[in-house]
Order: sequence, then structure tokens, then C-alpha cells
Amino acid sequence: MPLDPRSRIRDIVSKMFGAETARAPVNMPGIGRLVIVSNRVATVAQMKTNPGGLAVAMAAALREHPAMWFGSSGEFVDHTVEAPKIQNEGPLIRALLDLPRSDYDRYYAGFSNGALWPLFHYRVGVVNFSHDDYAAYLRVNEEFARHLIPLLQPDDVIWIHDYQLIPLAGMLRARGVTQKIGFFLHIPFPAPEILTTLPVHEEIARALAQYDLVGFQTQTDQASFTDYIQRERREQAYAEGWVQAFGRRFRVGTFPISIDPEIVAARARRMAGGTRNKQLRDSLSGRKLMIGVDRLDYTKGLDRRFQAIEHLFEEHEEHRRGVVVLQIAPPTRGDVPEYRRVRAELNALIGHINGQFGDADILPIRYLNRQFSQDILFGYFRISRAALVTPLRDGMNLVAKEFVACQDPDDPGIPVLSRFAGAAKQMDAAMIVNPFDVRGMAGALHRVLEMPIEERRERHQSLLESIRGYDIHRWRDAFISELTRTYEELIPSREEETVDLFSLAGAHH
Ligand code: ADQ
Repeated sequence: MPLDPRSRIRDIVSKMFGAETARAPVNMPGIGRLVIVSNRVATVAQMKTNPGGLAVAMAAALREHPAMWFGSSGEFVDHTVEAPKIQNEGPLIRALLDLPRSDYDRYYAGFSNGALWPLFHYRVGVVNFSHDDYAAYLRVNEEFARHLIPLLQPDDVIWIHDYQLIPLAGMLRARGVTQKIGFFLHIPFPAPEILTTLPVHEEIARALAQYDLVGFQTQTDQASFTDYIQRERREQAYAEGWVQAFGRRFRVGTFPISIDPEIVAARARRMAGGTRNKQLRDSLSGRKLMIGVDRLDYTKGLDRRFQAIEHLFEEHEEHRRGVVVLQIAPPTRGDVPEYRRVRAELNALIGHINGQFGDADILPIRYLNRQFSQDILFGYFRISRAALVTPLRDGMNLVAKEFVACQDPDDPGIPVLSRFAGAAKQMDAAMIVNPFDVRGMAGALHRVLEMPIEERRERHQSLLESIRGYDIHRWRDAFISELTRTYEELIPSREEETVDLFSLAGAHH
């Protein structure tokens, strides 16, 4: 007999998390259904093997609270579809939308990843803007709005995620949606001088103003946005995140995304004694392991990271035979030309370093272009002396936090962390580096390799405390409660805005 759907989702969640670590119910009393909207929806299988931060946060919320997760299915059609495919799983509804093939590339590889992604990561030179791509971006967002509206209920709390869907709230509002709508930006928000290089910067900022609450990863990102409002728009940003701009009153806030450190630690401990870890440990023959795990992306600073390793081997002969660098970097977005270029450059650089510093019995760098399950990664983290987390710019970087949670507190490894990762703001006990300073990074790597155990323990303790103090559950609850509070405070002014709209309409007729 098939399992009751509610117990099936529980089963999935408890397998993911281990029943022994199941958390207290999510603290969302009195709010309606949670509607999450993101470009893609994680499948059941993905949530089990590689749940990203969003999937983990949502999976925990779904245990106790009715929710819908709406996004693209990853499948394309040549005609317009009637409705999204609905999958019910206990309290979770997945709504999966097939998108028009004709627009998808311009929306995804074009405007989202060819223009917004590099621009928001401060890489103006890589931005490839086209008005046609932007038009397709708007059309795909319209498609999201059109299909989402019939599925909405009056007391839904709508939480839209990331740069692919910035215009969605405005499109929902234009079609009469009055529910709470929040937005969370997973990537950095650029300083106004960078943002204004985008021909449609004003449309993007106006689109953000249609939300009730806009959440950023760091105070710096939030300040970049309010700077834009004040300097470029000459409009107002007030205390406590209130903003008055584009004829709207709304709020901004900082919500650094995180992980569930207890669950991550439990998974790392479980893997530590397994065959996979034993094979890796045996292959090290006593050498120290440094690990990097990144999507293969030019923002992750892999080229400078390996230049730093080259420098380390040049300066410190003892590390040539004393250290193994394991870099896991699955290729992504191969349809964007810049990603293909980065991949080719790294192949050459790593080949060069191994050629120069390797020996018949030893290769200092092991470079793997594929996905691993998170369990395997977490096991590897636990036996590493250092993590290499050196992005040139990163919204947060969850690998840095996962690495800390995976360590054995008696003999912990330490993250070497870029000051330009959002995570650096809460992780000052890490070895903080400037990823543009190759020699400085090489020095930091040497320091971590030589660091006395007492110092490693102290730093690790402090890092773990800060992650525990603001975990993924706190992130979600903080955002939802701020959105709810903001919406309630906004009700009177929203009524005025509506009155204004009516009087405007009256003036026209
Ligand atoms: P990403 O750029 O994808 O995310 P990151 O936060 O480091 O960056 O990683 C997301 C997750 O993917 C992590 O949980 C990690 O374990 C996993 N992962 C990475 N490489 C993997 C591999 N080779 N195999 C398996 N799993 C892998 C964006 C922003 C970040 C922000 C997150 C969340 O760019 O800055 O932290 O969203 O908001």
C-alpha cells in the first residue's frame, strides 16, 4: 500500500536530515501558505543528494507548513503551455512550468547570466547586454506571472528568489496581486557606479521597488541599493530599512543565508569512517589536504587561487611533496562563452603547475570537473587542513560555512576566505585574504599549513559559534517575520497608493 503522502515527505526529510537531528517546528504561526518562486525547482532526488541552501531551508519549512514551490521545469516547449505541471507531496505542492524554447536562451544565458550575473559581481568588462535579451527576460517573467496567479490564495506569502525573477512582483501587482511579496537576492548588489552601466538600471531598480521587502546577503549590498536610491534617484532611504522610491514605500534588509550546522556535521561524521574517505586518506600518504569546491565560474577566482598555489610551491619547497590540493569544479553555463574561456585557461594553468612541481610518484593538484554528492564532499572537508574559498566576489558562499561545520573540533581545518565573499562578514576568525593579491594568498596558505593546533581550535570554535548563531532556519524565519511585519505596517500606505492609482485613472477619463 502506498504511504500516506504526509508521512512520505516526512520520510524524505528525515532521511535528508537524520531523524535524530529533526528540528523544532518552524516558527511561522498565523501566516498563510508559503509560496516560493525560483528559476528552477529542486526535484525530490536533488533535495536528497545535493540540497542547496534554498532547498534545505524550504524542506525544513515544509515539514510543518503548507507551501508551494513554483518555478521552471527545465523542459521547453514550442507552443505556450496551458498550465504548470502540479506535483503534490504532502504539504508541498511543486508547480513546474515548461518555458518557451524561443525565449529561454535569451532570458537565461542572455540577460540573466550574460548581463546581470557579471554586472552584479562587478565584472563590467564581461557584461554582454542586448535589448533583445532584456525583452525576452521580461517575456519569461510575464510567463511566470501569468501561470502563478491562478494558483494563488488570498493569504499566501510570496517569496521570490534571485536575479532571474526581479520583475516578477511588478508584473503580479499589475495584474492585481495584493498579497505580501518579498524578494531575496542571492548574489551581490553592485555599487551605483557599476549598476548604472546597465542601460536598463532604472527598470531594474523600479522592479525591486514593487516588493514589500527586498533582502540582501550583506549590509554592503543593502547599502549599494540605498545609495543608488539616494544618489541616482534623489529619493529617500530611512532608518530601519524603509525606502520611499518610484512612488512606493517598501523595506530593505540584510539576511545572510546560512546552513544547518548540526545536520551538516552529522553527515560529515557519518562519511568520515566510510570507504570513500579511507581511499582518499590512504592516497595522501600523510600529506596535508587543501580542498576547493566551486562551480566552474569566473567569479570564483580559480585562476588567481592556482597562481597563489604556484607561488607557494616556488617559495616553500617543503610543500611540494607535503601538500595535495583537491579542486572540485563542475562546469556550469557552458552556453555562455566566458565560461568556456575560463575552463580552457584553468586546464592550461593547472597542467603547467603539475608539470613543474609534480614528480613521477606525485601530482600536487587533483582537478576534477564533475559533481559529487554533498555527503562525499562533507566527508572530504572533514579530513582537509584548509578550504580554498577565494572568490573575487560572492553573494555569500555556503561552502565556507559547510567546511567549518564538517570539521573535527579536536583537529580542525581552517577556511582561507576571500574578503569579497559575503561569508567573510560573519567569519572573521577564518584566514581572510584579498583574492587579487596572489603573493598575499600564498602567504596565508603557508600560515594555515603551519598553524599550531591551539590556534586552529580557537579559530574553529569561534567560526562555529557564529554559524550556529545565525543558521538557515533563523535566516528563513527572520525574512518571513520581517516581511509579515512590514506588510502590516504598510497596509495604510498601500491603501493610499491604491487611492492614488484610482485618482490617476480618474484624471485620465
Ligand atoms: P553558488 O554560486 O552556487 O550560489 P555556493 O554558495 O558556494 O555558491 O554553493 C551552493 C551549494 O552547492 C553548496 O551547498 C555546495 O556544497 C554545493 N556545491 C558546490 N559545488 C559542488 C560540487 N562540485 N558538487 C556538489 N555540490 C556542490 C549562489 C551564490 C552564493 C550564495 C548561494 C546561496 O552565488 O554566493 O551563497 O547562492 O544564497
